[in-house]
Amino acid sequence: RPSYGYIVSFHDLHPTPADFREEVLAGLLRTPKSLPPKFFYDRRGSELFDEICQLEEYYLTRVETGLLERHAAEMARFIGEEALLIEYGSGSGRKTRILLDHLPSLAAYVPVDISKEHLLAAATELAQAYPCLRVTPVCADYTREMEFPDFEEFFYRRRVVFFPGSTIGNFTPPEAEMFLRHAAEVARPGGLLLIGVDLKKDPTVIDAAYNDGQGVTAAFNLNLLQRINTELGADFDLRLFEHRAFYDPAHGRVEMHLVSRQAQTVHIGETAIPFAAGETIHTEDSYKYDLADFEQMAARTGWTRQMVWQDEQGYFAVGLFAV
Ligand code: AVJ
Repeated sequence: RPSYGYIVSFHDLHPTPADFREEVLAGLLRTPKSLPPKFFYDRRGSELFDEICQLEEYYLTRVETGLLERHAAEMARFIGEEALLIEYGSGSGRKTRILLDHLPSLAAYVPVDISKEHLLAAATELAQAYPCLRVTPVCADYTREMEFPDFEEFFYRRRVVFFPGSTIGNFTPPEAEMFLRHAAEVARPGGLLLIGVDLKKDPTVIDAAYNDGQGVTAAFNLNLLQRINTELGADFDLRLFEHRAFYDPAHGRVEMHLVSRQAQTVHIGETAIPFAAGETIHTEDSYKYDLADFEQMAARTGWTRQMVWQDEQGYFAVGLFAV
């Protein structure tokens, strides 16, 4: 096999900064105010998210990592030889390594992420750690309709979409269905989906995961305002907003908000944005699934269940589906 040790090719689909300004303004001028969670992940936000993943309260990463470690050999047998591994929202790539350690003959690894800096840094590190692996990152916003590069040289390879972390939880159920349909198109007949899904459980366990004692999640949430200040020249005073996160069992989701501590007006360039005391910016939904419901949704979108791995407590599931 050839030796690389660097990024072999890079596809930039330009999730442009213009989108950031437009989407932020649109979100803050709407009632109720909201911002999409994909904007959390600038350099600092990605660091804070990595810290969240190491928190005692944030069981998601710990449990999923345990499942991957325990079952990676079996997952690798399903994936087979010479496949194309496509990871959405690849982030730091820590979970990827567990899989890669069991997939020595992979044709290529394709991390897809919105944050170019973070994507290229993580892809470079990975390429150095796995010199025989072709690493071909794609910078794209997969929450929007996107034309996935066709990778013609890998036309006959099995395509495996890897979507860990319960990132699917950031989509509303209809958006999640759209994503699963998109993934089925990308994977093509014969392809696979390996997906991490956080499950419904005791609300106090979920609440604690989004309200950690060290305030890392609060800092992660508030960093979005810092990012808007830095990149869009806004004047948010971070001391005048506070983190709020709660599990809503009726909708089966965690809602995360930034609450205005008082009546105030914030400026983004020329635009004035008024806040009432106690008014919130809704920054994230994190849906929790019932496993049977998730499997039904996967079935509706073209996916056949191959295998589901779960921890003893039933906190988290990693599912393997085929198109
Ligand atoms: C990366 C979307 C799975 O919803 O649990 C962590 C992001 N937000 N703490 C999640 C997050 C607050 C995370 N996902």
